[in-house]
Amino acid sequence: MQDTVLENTKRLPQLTPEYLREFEEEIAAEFNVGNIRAPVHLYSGNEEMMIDLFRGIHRDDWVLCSWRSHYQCLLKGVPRDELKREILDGRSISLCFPEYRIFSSAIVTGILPIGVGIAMAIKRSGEKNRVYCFIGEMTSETGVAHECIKYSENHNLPIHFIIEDNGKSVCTDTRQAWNCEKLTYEGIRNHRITYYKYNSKWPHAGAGVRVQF
Ligand SMILES: Cc1ncc(C[n+]2csc(CCOP(=O)(O)OP(=O)(O)O)c2C)c(N)n1
Repeated sequence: MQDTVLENTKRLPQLTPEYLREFEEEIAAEFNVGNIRAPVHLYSGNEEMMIDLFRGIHRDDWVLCSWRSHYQCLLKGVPRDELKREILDGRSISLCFPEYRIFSSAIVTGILPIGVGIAMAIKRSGEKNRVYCFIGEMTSETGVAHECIKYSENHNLPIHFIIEDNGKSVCTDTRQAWNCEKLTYEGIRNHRITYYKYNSKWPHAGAGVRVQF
């Protein structure tokens, strides 16, 4: 308990939007010349939002991500060179750094039950840290997401869901797929959910050049 409180006072790195953007540009360039023989999923257009979110995240919190997680890794304190090495080795799609308390899964909804389990363990142990789960808007429309959010709310678990809406599930328009104008969690910002919208300049995967692995 004492350790947890002490850990919580240590700040995560303060990064600028330019720093995040430059990192993705660097990875995009490496990918487009064939230096990365595995998929990469890049962010753009949400740098300020990410930096803002991480102002509320502490070193001993757990951050769970999908296939797109470079920004979260940098903001959670993974050293730039260590992160780049993992990406160059082909692990961008499921980056895991347990020592920095960050996990990812390339399976749609994969991290959700894991996040709920960690939050349950935290609650039972009496620790004060929290879990932050980053999911896309299509993931947020799945049954698994609805159940995990409902379970977390009803059991008052220390977990927060961040829903990142880029409008697309790979190349499919999410609202068209569900034949709806408004998504289930659209616009919500409360103690359990932070929904936000962003427009990325990158395709779902890769950086615009077809690369044969
Ligand atoms: C179980 C499973 N089914 C399908 C896929 C293929 N897939 C990868 S990303 C994705 C779309 C997810 O859309 P969204 O949740 O909005 O995330 P985004 O990448 O747009 O942020 C799909 C269907 C997968 N990775 N896992």
